[in-house]
Amino acid sequence: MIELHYWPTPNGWTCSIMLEECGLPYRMVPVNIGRGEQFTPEFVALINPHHKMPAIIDPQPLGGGEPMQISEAGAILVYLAGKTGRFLPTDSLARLQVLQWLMWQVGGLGPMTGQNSHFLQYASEKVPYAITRYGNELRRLYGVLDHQLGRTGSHVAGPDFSIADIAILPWIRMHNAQGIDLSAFAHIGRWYETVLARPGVQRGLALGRELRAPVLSEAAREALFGSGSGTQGLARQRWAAN
Ligand SMILES: N[C@@H](CCC(=O)N[C@@H](CS)C(=O)NCC(=O)O)C(=O)O
Repeated sequence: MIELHYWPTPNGWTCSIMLEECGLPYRMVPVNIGRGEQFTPEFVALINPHHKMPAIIDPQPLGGGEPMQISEAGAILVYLAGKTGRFLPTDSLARLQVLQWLMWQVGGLGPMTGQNSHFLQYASEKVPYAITRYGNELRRLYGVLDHQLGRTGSHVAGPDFSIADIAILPWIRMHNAQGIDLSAFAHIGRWYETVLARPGVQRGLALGRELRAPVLSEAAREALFGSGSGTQGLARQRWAAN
């Protein structure tokens, strides 16, 4: 059975939604990133040397062979799509459309939402320049997505639900916390309601809901963003020493 190393955040949800949508049996292994569990030597050696979740271990990988470890949410989606034949077309042009929008999320929407969120909600000092820069960039990306959804009139990369929708949805779900009013993006609003209504999406978003703390504790802030004496600082020092 596939092991999903997971914490309920947007990157984690992309993988839980995919596993649920595909109906693949899996076992969730919590990685409490607020306690620094992504920095333990076991995690780094066996799960992901990049100190991040999500990651999966597939004991019966595509093509056979040894159990396979895969990290990076986008790569996990492509892998599971290949394994199941779901949500990634085989026709080369349609496939390219899906991969293009998947990469748009991985390289744009995800990181920009992360930065906007950091400077709006978590940074210990308010930096107006950063808040303006990432807020503007995020609103620009919402505009790009809105335009695309107006073009297709259905899903992000064309008529069918795909891994591009799965990758993008968890980030759009954070719109309120990002200070974004979805009523200004009518096509996104329409798409969001449609994809959110899918039972597999709902099950994926519900995975580990009880684990998510409503407010980030000081210890979690240090584990995630600390640069000095916290877990992340120590992990960085270990890297630098190697
Ligand atoms: N590029 C990675 C990013 C994963 C990522 O940033 N995960 C975050 C949670 S959403 C994490 O593990 N953070 C812990 C940390 O930064 O220490 C992916 O797409 O999977």
